[in-house]
Amino acid sequence: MKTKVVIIGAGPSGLLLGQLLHKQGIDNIILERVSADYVLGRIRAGVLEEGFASLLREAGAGERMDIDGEVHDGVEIAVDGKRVRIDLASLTGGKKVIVYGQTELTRDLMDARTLSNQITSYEAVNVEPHDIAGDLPFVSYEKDGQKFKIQCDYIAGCDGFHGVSRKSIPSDHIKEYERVYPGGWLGVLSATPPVNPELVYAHHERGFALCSLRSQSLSRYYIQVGPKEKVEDWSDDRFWQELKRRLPDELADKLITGPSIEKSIAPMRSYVVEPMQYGRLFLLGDAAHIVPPTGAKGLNTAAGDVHTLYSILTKVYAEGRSELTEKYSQTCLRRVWDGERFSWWMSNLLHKFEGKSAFEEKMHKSELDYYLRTETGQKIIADQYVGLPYDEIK
Ligand code: RFL
Ligand code: PHB
Repeated sequence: MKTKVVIIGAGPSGLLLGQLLHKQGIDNIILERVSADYVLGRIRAGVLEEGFASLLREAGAGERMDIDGEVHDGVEIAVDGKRVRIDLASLTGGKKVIVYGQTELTRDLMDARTLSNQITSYEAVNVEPHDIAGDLPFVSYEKDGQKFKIQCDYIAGCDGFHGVSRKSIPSDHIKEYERVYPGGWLGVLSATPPVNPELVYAHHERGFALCSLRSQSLSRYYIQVGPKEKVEDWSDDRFWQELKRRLPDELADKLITGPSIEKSIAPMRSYVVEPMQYGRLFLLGDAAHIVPPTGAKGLNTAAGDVHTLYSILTKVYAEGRSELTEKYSQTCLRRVWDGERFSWWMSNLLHKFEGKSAFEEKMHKSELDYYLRTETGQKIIADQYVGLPYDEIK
């Protein structure tokens, strides 16, 4: 088999890139380790920047998001029971975010892919990139016990944090930057109306909590849990009790609870690999960087990488400007580090981490107070929450 671009991984990064390239007439094949249903079963992101929404429309997969997605022009931060609304739209000159689940947008991209007639191979195992440093790379894999090989011009590694792409770059060519936070987020999805029309990020002595939503009848809630916590030890009842204790009274009183549809613990990690390319292999999304979920930046940062590679490959094939591929990593990394910094800062600001001195506790309180009380502080949060613009490739 032969194609222009082999994309490893059918998460949102891989599917979005595949559709955008297809729209430009650039053939591609996607190889995914698990089944489509398994990919759709992962409950993850919920908040999209406007840049992501535009890319999804450009990919021809934005129709349902524009009907079912909720446009939010504000978000709340609650500190020890006191609520502050960050008016995203007025603080950023009209920018907003869209609340639309990763599961739904992945489904939309899968449907668009089916219509495009481009090949997607699910349950493709032992996927392996070869000869990435040379001019004739190829990818091998197995499916249903048969071995396959695809020759290509470029390989896009969209296979998440545990994928094979990053591991296929010689270790002396990359540098990794990492911070692992103690504990994680215990998340519950429930078919109940959301407690508040807008998201509420809550800082509390007992730990962080987040009230999010997927629609007016589907809620997504999270609480910060310690490193030793196991999901089996959290009955629905225990989860709801703990969430209520961390929310302002008026929200706790009106919280409607119900059985969990999904319950899982997500780790909190900051991670970046530099550079994000080696020869003809490019890394995108979680394959190259991870953020703790506090700033809602993971998927949105992935979309920045997709925008960059798509812009470059469009010019490579339409104008023969293959030298542009050299710019991929440096272009992505500026925006990646912006997302890393905001996610790390929001995580430190809103979580309860043990081990602070009395002085550090005071500094933390004062920082919270400054950012929430002053318009300048709120503006800094709003500006980053709605997302920075993508860099243009010239
Ligand atoms: P994914 O989604 O991990 O997809 C990678 C795909 O690659 C496949 N794969 C392989 N395929 C072939 N061969 C191999 N060897 C392979 N190894 C792996 C995998 O099966 C998978 O299908 O990465 P991608 O596409 O880069 O997308 C990244 C996003 O999923 C991630 O950044 C976000 O979900 C992060 N995130 C959020 N991001 C936001 O922008 N806004 C949010 O509100 C937000 N909330 C969240 C989040 C992540 C969370 N968790 C669970 C970590 C909330 C949570 C709780
Ligand atoms: C979600 O709805 O899953 C969600 C929203 C905002 C975040 C993280 C996750 O910061």
